Amino acid sequence: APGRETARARHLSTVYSQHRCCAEMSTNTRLRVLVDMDGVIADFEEGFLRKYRERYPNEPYITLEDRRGFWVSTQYGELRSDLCEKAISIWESNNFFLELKPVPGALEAVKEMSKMENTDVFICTSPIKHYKYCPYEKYAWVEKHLGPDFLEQIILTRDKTVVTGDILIDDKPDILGVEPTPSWEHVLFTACHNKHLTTIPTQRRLLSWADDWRATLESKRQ
Ligand code: DGP
Ligand code: MG
Repeated sequence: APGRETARARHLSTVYSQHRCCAEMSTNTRLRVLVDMDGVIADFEEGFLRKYRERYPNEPYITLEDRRGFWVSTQYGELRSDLCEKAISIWESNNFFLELKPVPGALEAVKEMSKMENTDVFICTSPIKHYKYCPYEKYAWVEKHLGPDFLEQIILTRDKTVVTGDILIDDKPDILGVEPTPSWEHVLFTACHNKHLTTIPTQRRLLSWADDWRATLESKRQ
């Protein structure tokens, strides 16, 4: 009966307004942005090269200009097989992740987008499997640079395909996992290791945080 329908609609609207998650499900008006950490807001490549050269001043190294391929250890291993392990020893060290410098413009961009209306920003990052320092230091980095409230927004996962969102801003060219059709659109964030790649025509890029990230977000709103 129409009367009952109206009453039910009113009831649901009350319930939804009390529970933001349900309100979002019912209206789908909020944009969920997933922002990767290493290579997008924390400068992994700069930090790696700086500390590698400090610890191994007499070993060959790869300039950021010459970096190719996502995996740093693979390219160092190709340079000389023992350098693979030496590279790994850098990011497995105490304070490596904590002392990464912010990527230029990243903190300003992330703070601004998290204040936008109808926008939820999450930091979606894959910790390395050597877990002694990395997970702790990722939380500490976010607290230090984005503030304690931002700790609520951290998603640590080795599989980003199972996380739902509208957009994932990430420097890794291929983001694979158990979910064959992730909900997000992957926007490739340009980094030294991926800048020479010719991406498939449908893949969009953000060239840096000076690029028009606001327009990219707006394009995802219905
Ligand atoms: P993400 O930015 O969330 O995709 O995380 C990737 C992590 O992997 C980041 O901490 C950088 C790190 N990484 C880069 N090169 C290598 C590598 O050769 N081996 C391993 N184990 N991790 C790497
Ligand atoms: Mg990354």
